Amino acid sequence: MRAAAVALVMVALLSACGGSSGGTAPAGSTQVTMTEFKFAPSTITVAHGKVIFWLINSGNVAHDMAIRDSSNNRVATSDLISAGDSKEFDVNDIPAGTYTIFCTQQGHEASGMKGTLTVT
Ligand SMILES: [Cu+2]
Repeated sequence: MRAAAVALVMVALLSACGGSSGGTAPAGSTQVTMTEFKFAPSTITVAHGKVIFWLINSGNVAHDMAIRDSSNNRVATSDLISAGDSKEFDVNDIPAGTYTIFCTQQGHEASGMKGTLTVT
């Protein structure tokens, strides 16, 4: 019963979310493909301000993408993206700096699912 309730909440959250899901990459987006267990590309450079990522999960399990700064503070986390799905991930105001991208799913970062985001 509890799992069913959680699933219902997830569906509600997903349908309430504004960003596009599935379909094609939004204009000006930075495309990142997720598989077990890596991001491609794993080294990304973007300009500061609003950044639009287009996350494609080409793997076999769910993944997400989170961003933490050089002080280990997490500044943004995408929705969890199901295997085979793709989704927009907007970060509204990211300052210049060097960040780490990583998957928050248990064990994924330790398995290599991380990368470097440079914001200029
Ligand atoms: Cu992952």
